Amino acid sequence: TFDFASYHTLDEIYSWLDTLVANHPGLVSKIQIGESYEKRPLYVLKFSTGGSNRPAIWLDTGIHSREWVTQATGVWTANKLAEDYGRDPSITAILDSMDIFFEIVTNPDGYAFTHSSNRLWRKTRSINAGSSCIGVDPNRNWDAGFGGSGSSSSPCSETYRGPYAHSESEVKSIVDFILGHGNVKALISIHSYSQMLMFPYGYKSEPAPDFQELNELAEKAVNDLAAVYGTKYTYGSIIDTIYVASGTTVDWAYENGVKYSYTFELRDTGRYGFLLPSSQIIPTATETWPALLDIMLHVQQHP
Ligand code: 0X9
Ligand code: ZN
Repeated sequence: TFDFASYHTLDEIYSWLDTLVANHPGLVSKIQIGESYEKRPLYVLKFSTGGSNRPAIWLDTGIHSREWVTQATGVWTANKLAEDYGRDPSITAILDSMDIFFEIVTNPDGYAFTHSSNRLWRKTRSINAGSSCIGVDPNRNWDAGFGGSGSSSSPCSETYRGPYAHSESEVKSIVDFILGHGNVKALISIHSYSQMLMFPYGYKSEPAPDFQELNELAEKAVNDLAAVYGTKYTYGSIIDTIYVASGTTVDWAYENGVKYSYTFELRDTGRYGFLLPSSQIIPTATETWPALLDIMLHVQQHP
C-alpha cells in the first residue's frame, strides 16, 4: 500500500493515480491534458459527481519540481478528497455542486530530473536555442505581465521566463484546458517554501479589484491552518508578501476570469527549505487541508 509519509518517484505517483481512480470509480477519473517537453503525459485527476461542465476548482502542485512537499501534499489531498466525499459535509457539498481538477505533478520532466540528477531542479527541461542552459521557469511563463520585472531574459537564470508567453507545453496545456473548460471559478497553485498564502497581483502593486474579499478569505484560511499545529503563515498580494514576480500562474488565472486565484508556499521558512524531511509531509498536508476547504467552500457559497 502507498505510503503517504514518504516521497515518491514520478512512476510511483503516476501508478498511484490509477489506484485512486480504481478505488473511487464513481468519483475520480484521470484525464490527460497534454504532454511535457520530454513527451511525458500531463495527467489531471477529475473529481466529479455528475452534471455537465459544472463550475470547477483547479488545483496544481509541483510546477516547480524541487518543491517535493507539494507533490506529496497533492497526493495526500487528492486521497482526502476521495475518502471524505459522502462523509465530511463540507467536501460533500462542494463536490455535489462543483468539479475539482487536480494536477499533482505539473512539471513531470523536472520531477524525474530531481530524482535522477539534480534534487534542486526547479524549471522545465526544454532546450533553449543559443544557450547550453536548460529550462524555463514555469511560474514566469504565463501571459500576465509577461517579460516584466521579477523575471529574467537569461536562459541560465532560475527565473528565465522563456522566449514567449506559454512557450512551455506544461503551461500551455493548462491554459488550453482552463480556457476550453470556461467555467473554472478558483485556481489554487501550491508551491514551497515560505509559509505564505498569496493572491494577485505579483507583477504590479495596484490592488486587485477583489482585494478585500481575497484578503479576508486568506486571513480566515491562515488562521484555520495555524489552529492545527500553530504553523504561522503570512498572507497578502504576491508583490507585497514575497516579491515582484511577473508571468505567474495566479495572475494569469485572475486576468482570465478566475476570481479566486490563490497560491500557497507551504512549509517551512528555511530551516530545511526544499529538502523538507518526509516526517513533515503528513503534518504539512493536514494543516493545509482546512485552509483549502475554507477557500473551496467560499467559492461554492459565492457562485
Ligand atoms: O518565485 C516563485 O515562483 C515563487 N516562490 S518559489 O520559491 N515557490 O519559487 C513565488 C512567486 C509567486 N508566488 C507563487 N506563485 N507561489
Ligand atoms: Zn515554487
